[in-house]
Amino acid sequence: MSAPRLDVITIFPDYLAPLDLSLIGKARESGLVDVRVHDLRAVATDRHRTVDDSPFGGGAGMVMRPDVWSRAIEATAAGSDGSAGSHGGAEPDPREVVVLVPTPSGAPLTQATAQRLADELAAPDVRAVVACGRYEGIDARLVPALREHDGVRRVEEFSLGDFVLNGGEVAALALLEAVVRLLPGVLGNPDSIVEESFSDAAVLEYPVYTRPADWDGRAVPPVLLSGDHGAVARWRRAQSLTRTVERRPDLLDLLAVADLDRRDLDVLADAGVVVARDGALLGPLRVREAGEADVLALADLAATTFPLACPDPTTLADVRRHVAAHLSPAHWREHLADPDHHVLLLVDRSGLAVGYSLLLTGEAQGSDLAGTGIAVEGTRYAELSKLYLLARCHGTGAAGVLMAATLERAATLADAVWLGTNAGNAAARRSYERSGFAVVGERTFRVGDVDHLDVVMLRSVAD
Ligand code: JB8
Repeated sequence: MSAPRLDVITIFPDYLAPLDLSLIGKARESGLVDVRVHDLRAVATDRHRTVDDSPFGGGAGMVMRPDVWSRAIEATAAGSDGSAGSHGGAEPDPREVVVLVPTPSGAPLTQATAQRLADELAAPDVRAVVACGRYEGIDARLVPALREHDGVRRVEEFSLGDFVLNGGEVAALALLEAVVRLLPGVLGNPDSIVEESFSDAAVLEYPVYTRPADWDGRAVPPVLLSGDHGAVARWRRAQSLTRTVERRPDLLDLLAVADLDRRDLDVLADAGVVVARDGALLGPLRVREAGEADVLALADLAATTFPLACPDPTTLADVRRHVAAHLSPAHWREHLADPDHHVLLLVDRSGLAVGYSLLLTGEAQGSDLAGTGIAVEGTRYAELSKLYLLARCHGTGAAGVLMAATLERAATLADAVWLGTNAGNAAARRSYERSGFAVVGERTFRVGDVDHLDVVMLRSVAD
């Protein structure tokens, strides 16, 4: 049976010399893969072996001719070009061809692409041809023509990322390195494939360490020297997850909540990532101070979230009256201008505000705490006037992220924080209790024309 085969066509065959080295070189020598490099100029017909011409429509640089490229790919697919590979030979190869074209406008190369190619090439009926362009690229008619060509199974244009190379050779090397190591028998220890980033769960690798255990005063994390294999595995998993949140939050969209256990979710929550009610991972959630530019976002958020906190019999008219009277953009402008009003925003990964809190200090806070008779002379109090989140964040732990940051902020302003919350809203009350608040009294709170009963809750923020 013939080995998985990859042909590379280029005007710089020497650029692919690294294919003789290391893992790929060994795999070629032992016949696990058949990699051959061809000079595009071998099929050029004129005296100067021309492969390019000036662009129609004008502009800088040169464009590679589609007729030359088509001949080169046909010759390579037919095995009739006679160029030397690791095992030489110009015998016809009946396999269908997948043509791979590196180009900055291609789809980003991923581990999934590499794995799919490796799986395909491990089967006996397909081989790959990589077409390395140079200059301004290859005439745009080549790819569609190849797609209609007999024996061509597929044409894939790919890119290594959002940067520009001088030609496709380095991208071809990268693709080959990514694919060949996944071919059967090439890696001695397949475990190391399974454990890697991007293989299944979309998380980054944990950091690795070796001797010396203390290097210039930099110690290896002690858990790795503990001999406790369970603890090591848990630490590594936590490192993978936190690194992913911090460095590649975009990968969180590929993480399936079903693959996460309770401990994973706790680690993610500490990093500001929570599970939304639709199962998507939300975050990393970050808290920042609101500014002038956030006035409309705040008014929007406040108007959207206020009704969610209203007790059942509240009418739409009452809500509207309250929003107009207290939560308009003008009100938010005033909050932001007042040094005793402190507005924090909870923002998601894309910077969108999903929650806010409002702390009132000094004279700005209401007198309801005083009304309970609990207030102690000489203690500085702050009122947590609002802490609201969009409905899709409710019950996710997102409020805890905002609460923690709000209490941290409050600790710089006061000794204790109090709040009033609707007496009938048991969920809100439980949530405040989890955040360290205790009920200390009652008050009435007016929405529109209706008075509601609130409980007053208090917690210390002094250390
Ligand atoms: C001419 O950046 B790249 C890339 C750049 C190229 C060509 C192919 C690939 C051909 N410039 O992936």
